[in-house]
Amino acid sequence: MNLSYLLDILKYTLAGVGVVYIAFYLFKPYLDKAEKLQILDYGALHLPEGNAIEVARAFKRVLLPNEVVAASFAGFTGLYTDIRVIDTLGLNDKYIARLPIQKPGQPGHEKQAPFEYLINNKVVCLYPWPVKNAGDNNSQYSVEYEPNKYLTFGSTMPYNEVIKKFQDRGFNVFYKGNFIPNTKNITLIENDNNFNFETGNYLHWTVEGTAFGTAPQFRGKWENSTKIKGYEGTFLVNSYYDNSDAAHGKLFSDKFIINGDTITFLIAGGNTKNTSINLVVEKTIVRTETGDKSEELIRKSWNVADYMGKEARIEIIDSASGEWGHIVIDDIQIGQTKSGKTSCL
Ligand SMILES: [Ca+2]
Ligand SMILES: [Ca+2]
Repeated sequence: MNLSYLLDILKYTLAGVGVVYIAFYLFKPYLDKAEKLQILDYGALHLPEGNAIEVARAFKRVLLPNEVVAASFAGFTGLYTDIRVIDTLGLNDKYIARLPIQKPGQPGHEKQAPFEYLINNKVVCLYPWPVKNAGDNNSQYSVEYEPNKYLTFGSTMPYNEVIKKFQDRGFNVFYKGNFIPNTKNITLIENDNNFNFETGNYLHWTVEGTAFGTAPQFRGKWENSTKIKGYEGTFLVNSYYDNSDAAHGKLFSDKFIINGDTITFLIAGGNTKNTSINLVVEKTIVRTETGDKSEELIRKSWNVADYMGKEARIEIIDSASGEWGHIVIDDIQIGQTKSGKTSCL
């Protein structure tokens, strides 16, 4: 080995170091930006401890060990929790990792879990994240895992199953901003006003018009009509009578005394005031709600603490004829929250 050979090695090594050095400085602004974005992202979550430990704490509170979540940040999510975390990008999932590349160009982000795969794996929480406000992250569901702290997520499970799962565990749930009190903290007040329509007729209800038919709907289906999902029991009311939005009609409950601070009900159908359920106190509508252009009933609630002891009645109105000119209602419940904390609506 002669001196010129050693000098060549030194020259090329220095050149190599120089290239790396220059490359680093060329890309440094981008690296800094990426780092800042990450920090900002955490900041936007409104949690100083918006990190893996908080994720784990939220999971431990609301989930059971055999339940499954799916997230793209699967590494640190799985690190602090015992529950199964499916990496939706497939980096630690054998099935997704072996799928063909869907979106070339960004290594580690070129594959995405098929929704069917997540359904088959019974994913309860999709992209869960702890936040300080129930409406953050634009997620469908928010479960209050600690006072004023919420785990927000989407889900592959049917709406009713998700709501019931967390309600029955004693958690308050929000669905698209609608407050749904937990069932452990609410005492249902018995009434015999046929608010669940399980008599199979309109006992305790006054019927006007033709939209609601001559009796509550049996198992969510008029002949040939779209099948309604999410009702309780066997009967519900649906103003899509005779497979048509054309008809108008009203249902008025018998009068009752508001003896709880919360009224909840299942609702589906059109989203205008012409397809609504109303609470009427002293001839004035004091609470109203509509459907969300869906045939799947979801539970919504009213805080009626201001009207405790007053005489009231429920009215269900269909004065619409066009598209989504119908309303679907079931299982109206009057209850009392033990803590006194009720709907934020
Ligand atoms: Ca029913
Ligand atoms: Ca109608």
